[in-house]
Amino acid sequence: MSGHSFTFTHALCRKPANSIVDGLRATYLGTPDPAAFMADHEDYVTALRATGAVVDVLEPLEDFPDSVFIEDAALCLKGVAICLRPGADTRRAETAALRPDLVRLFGRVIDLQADGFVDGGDILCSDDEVIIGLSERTTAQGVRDLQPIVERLGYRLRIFETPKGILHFKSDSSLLDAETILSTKRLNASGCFSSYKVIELADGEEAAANAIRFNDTVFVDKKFPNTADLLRGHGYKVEPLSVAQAAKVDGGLSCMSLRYSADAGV
Ligand code: CIR
Repeated sequence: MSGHSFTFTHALCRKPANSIVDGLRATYLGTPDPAAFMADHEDYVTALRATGAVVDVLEPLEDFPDSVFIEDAALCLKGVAICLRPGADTRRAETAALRPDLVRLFGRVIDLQADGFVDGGDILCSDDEVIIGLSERTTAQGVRDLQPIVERLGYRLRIFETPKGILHFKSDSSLLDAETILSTKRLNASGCFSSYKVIELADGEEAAANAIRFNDTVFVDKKFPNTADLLRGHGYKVEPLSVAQAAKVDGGLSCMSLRYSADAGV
């Protein structure tokens, strides 16, 4: 089993802004409490660091309520940062705000051009392929623009239609190791993971799908102990984390970091 899709030397996060109370959400589930969100975020950063990674934490951006969900603005692959074009109007300029930090950290940055849109939450990367879900945020034009960039980096790109009502492809799936995906039944039913071993979530646990494998640990939403047990039963080291505040604005664990390795040439 290779592993550059889940072993990382670094992560980049951004503290939640007080304006998170105005974050986008499909359904009203209560307003996030900025102080509680900050506490969850600190725990998240501490947990990533405990795996041995260096985690840089950027200052909050009050002008961008959703900017704590840094994953949607960029894609980091093989030592290259790709500036994406988030599909929501209020999030579009998050990329420009993030770009100087990506230049500082990566040296080399590629900008997604043209009129399409891609949110990082719609991109699932294994060791050799990039799977992208078309969604309300990610358009076919965006994927066409991204395709040559990821192919030049040595990845195969596959496109799927994310079922309606799911915000992002990775709201319903995550990579557990180079051959294994955690998925909801509804997303797995589309056949998008037929070349992988799939661990399906139990009914009622769909929101636990947005987990992250980061080095030796799989981080899962602590609201779902059954999923933690399921993964432990498959031999994974699991650590539950609170995403109670992020969940009120449709956020999860993967959205709050860009994960990458400094040893670019993997
Ligand atoms: C949004 O709707 O854009 C944010 N409130 C949540 C983004 C979550 N991002 C992700 O799943 N990658």
